[in-house]
Parts: sequence; structure tokens; C-alpha cells
Amino acid sequence: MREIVHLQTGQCGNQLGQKFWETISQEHGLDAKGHYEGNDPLQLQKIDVYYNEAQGGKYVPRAVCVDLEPGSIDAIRSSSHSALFRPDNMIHGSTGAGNNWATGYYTEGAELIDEIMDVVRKEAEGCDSLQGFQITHSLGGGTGSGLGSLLIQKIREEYPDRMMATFSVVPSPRVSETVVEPYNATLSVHHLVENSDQTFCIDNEALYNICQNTLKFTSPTYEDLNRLVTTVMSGVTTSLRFPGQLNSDLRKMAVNLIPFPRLHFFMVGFAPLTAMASKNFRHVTVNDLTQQLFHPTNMMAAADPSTGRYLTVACLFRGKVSMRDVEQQLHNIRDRSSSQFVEWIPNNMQTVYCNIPPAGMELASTFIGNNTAIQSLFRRVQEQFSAMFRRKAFLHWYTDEGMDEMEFSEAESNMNDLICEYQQYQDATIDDDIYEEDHELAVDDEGVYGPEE
Ligand SMILES: Nc1nc2c(ncn2[C@@H]2O[C@H](COP(=O)(O)OP(=O)(O)OP(=O)(O)O)[C@@H](O)[C@H]2O)c(=O)[nH]1
Ligand SMILES: [Mg+2]
Repeated sequence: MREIVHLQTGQCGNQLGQKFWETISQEHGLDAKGHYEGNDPLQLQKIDVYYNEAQGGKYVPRAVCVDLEPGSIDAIRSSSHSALFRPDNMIHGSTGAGNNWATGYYTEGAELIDEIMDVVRKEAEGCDSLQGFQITHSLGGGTGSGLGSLLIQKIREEYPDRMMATFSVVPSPRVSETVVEPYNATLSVHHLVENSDQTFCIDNEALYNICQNTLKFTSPTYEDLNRLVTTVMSGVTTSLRFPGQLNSDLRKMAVNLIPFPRLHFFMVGFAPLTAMASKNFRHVTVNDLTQQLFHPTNMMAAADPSTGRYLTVACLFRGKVSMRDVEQQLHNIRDRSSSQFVEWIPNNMQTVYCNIPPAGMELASTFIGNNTAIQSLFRRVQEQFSAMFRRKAFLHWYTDEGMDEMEFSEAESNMNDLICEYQQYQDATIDDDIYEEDHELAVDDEGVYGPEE
């Protein structure tokens, strides 16, 4: 079987990870201790992608939980699903990274990395045929972002031919008021561009908007935001966890979605999203699902896809849907907004089906889009980064941990390049020369995007 090793780092990473495991355990018919009590053989067919089978028919998440402070790990230990996780796989420090990427990457985190890698190695060695890794983390704090980046890098060095998928939470001032988050996020993106194969961008700004505007929560909590994230995580991993043809492993998914290696930052979405109050007054149809799925307000990235263009899209439908209806609806969407799909990748929309709906729903769908509008997310962070970096504000916290200012400049220009690349492919048409012969960045008409030196 093609196994995945899951990692969760920092507070956000552990909270999301814990909910992810609770959700998929329920979908696979496992109780809070990991014993199978389901009644559908499909639940077990690919269960070893995410779980190890222990004695007595118990399934154990192949999960490694890491934090630089004990709080989030203690929370797992005292949760209703505490008996699910393997105690040896929980590793924590005592002081935290104090919102400082450099502490996570260079100092406190670096002290813990060998211990973490030992556990990762043990899990990887226990696999029959490891397909890769996935990690949940936030980019705004110190641990998930800094130690997360270090961990991703170490894994890439040790397992260069395995896939790395990340569920990365992008900070928003609407949700958190820590001023240095744009620094931490930019430094992390700098690493994700190089060391991640596919990154599902979870944008706290968008989650907050969905909770307020669509779900009608007056003051959304992390728990509310995380419920959205776990639904979408369950959605995007469906094809990995249940039998089917398309996108059945991380590599196939990446091959279908990523036309250029650096452009692997996905927008994700989920439908139906309905306020609890109006839930009982609507019957969800395939038409609703597809309309919602492509709607900007359903995207978990605060970026409007209609301002960019789709390089690729994968839609996943769960439950008993008529494939013909789905194909027809998607065809209509494509027809109606054909200019939003780059014409130089024919058939860039894929559909995946799975009979098993998420718990408590009859029909559901998940959206993964590689859309050039994701650049607006990076632009948002970049603007906040530049405003502070220009004055070198707060930099001493990072240099005190042994970091060089150069790394900030490099991270900044890497993210700027990324933004330019998205823009370039957004503007590209089927018959113009995008690349010069030596594969330097092309200059646009106004010379805004200069060639690399
Ligand atoms: N969606 C979501 N975002 C979270 C959650 N917890 C924290 N965040 C966001 O994550 C960022 C802070 O990162 P944390 O994960 O708390 O930090 P950490 O990785 O534990 O690092 P340090 O505490 O600095 O050592 C902020 O942008 C928060 O808004 C959560 O449970 N859900
Ligand atoms: Mg923390």
C-alpha cells in the first residue's frame, strides 16, 4: 500500500491535525480508540494509507505531533480521542518559539529536530511503500512556520523522491494581531516554494469571512474556522483514502494539477456551506454544489478566482450524484467563463467521484484550483512585509537568534518572483513566447518584471 506520514507542528498545526484525524476516523468507521466498527468494506480498503494496524484490530494514525511548547500536545492527550494517537509520536519542548520564525528554525527548533526525525524515520521505515508526507501548520507563528520549514527541509533531504504536501494556514490581521506574522509567513513561503510539492493554502482571512458572511457566526472562534479546514482536508484527501481511479495518490494529484514546479499553491473550497439556521430549508442539488464550488465566497483563500485564470482544477464529488449531471454542470461553467481557464492547457478540469459522503451529509463537493489569482494572497502578505522591512522594524528579534538580514531580502524577492510568475502565466496566451531561450523570466511590455540577473 502507498502510505502517507502525517506531521503536525505548532498550535494551529496540532489543532487542525487533531480535528483532521477525528474526522477521517469517523469516515473510516473507527471509534475514538481506533477500533473498526463500520459496515462498509470500502472504509478499510485503503485505510493503511493513513493508519498503521496495531494488535487487536486497532488502527493507529501515522501521525507525528510536534510543538515547542507543551500546551497543544497536552490538549491532544486530554481529548476524547487521546487513545487514538501513539504516545511515542508526541514530541514537545517547553518554551515555545514566541512567534519568532528564527527560534523555530535556528535555535529551539533545531535542538529538537533530531528527535523528531528519529520518529519520522521510524514511521517511514515501517511503511511498505511510502508515497510521501503531509503537514499541517500555520505560517504566522514561530513553531509551525519555523520548525515546520526546517522539518520539511530535512525530510526533503532525506527523502528527495517522496512527495511533500502541506496544509498551510496563511495569517490574517482580522484573526490575529501579532505584528510579525508577515515576516514569518514570507520566510515560510520562501521555503515552501522550494521544498513543498503541493501546498493547500488555507487563508484565515477567507475562513473568517465565510464564518461571518455565509455561516452567520457573529464572532467566529478558531474552532469554527477549523471545522471548515477539516471539511476541506477530508475532501482533498478523499481520493487518497478511498478506492478510485483519478488522483489516487499524492504524485498523481500533483502531476494533474501542477504545470510548473513552483506554482503549486492551491486554492481550496467546499460546498455546501450553509448557515445552520437555513440548513433544513434547502435540498442540495448538483447544480447548487457546482455553482457554490466556483463561487469566490466559497474559496478558503481571500482571492477572487475571476481576477485570475485557472491553470488546472480538480473537483471532487461525494455521495450519490449523477455523473452526467455533474459533467453537464461543469461543462456549462467552463463554457460560460471560458476566458477564466488558460486555453493552452486543454482539459484542465478534472472530476473525481466517491460514493461515501462526509459524515452527516448526503452530497458534498471539494474544489482544488491552481488559479493565478492566488497571487493576491502573496501580495497581501508582501505589502505588510515590505512596510516593516523597509524600516527594519522588529528585525533584531530575528538577528538575535542568529539570522542574517540577507535571508529576509532573499525571501522577499523569492515571493516577488512567485507573484510575477503567476502574473506571467495569467497573461500568457496560446501562441506567444513566454520563455526566452535561456528560460529567464520574460519582461512584460512595460518592463515591470525584469529578467533574472
Ligand atoms: N485557522 C486557525 N488558525 C490558527 C489556529 N491557531 C493559531 N492560528 C493562527 O496561526 C498563527 C499563529 O500560529 P500558532 O500556530 O499559534 O503558532 P505556533 O506554530 O504554535 O508557534 P509559537 O506559538 O510562536 O511557538 C496566527 O496567524 C493564528 O491566527 C487555529 O486553531 N486555527
Ligand atoms: Mg505555539
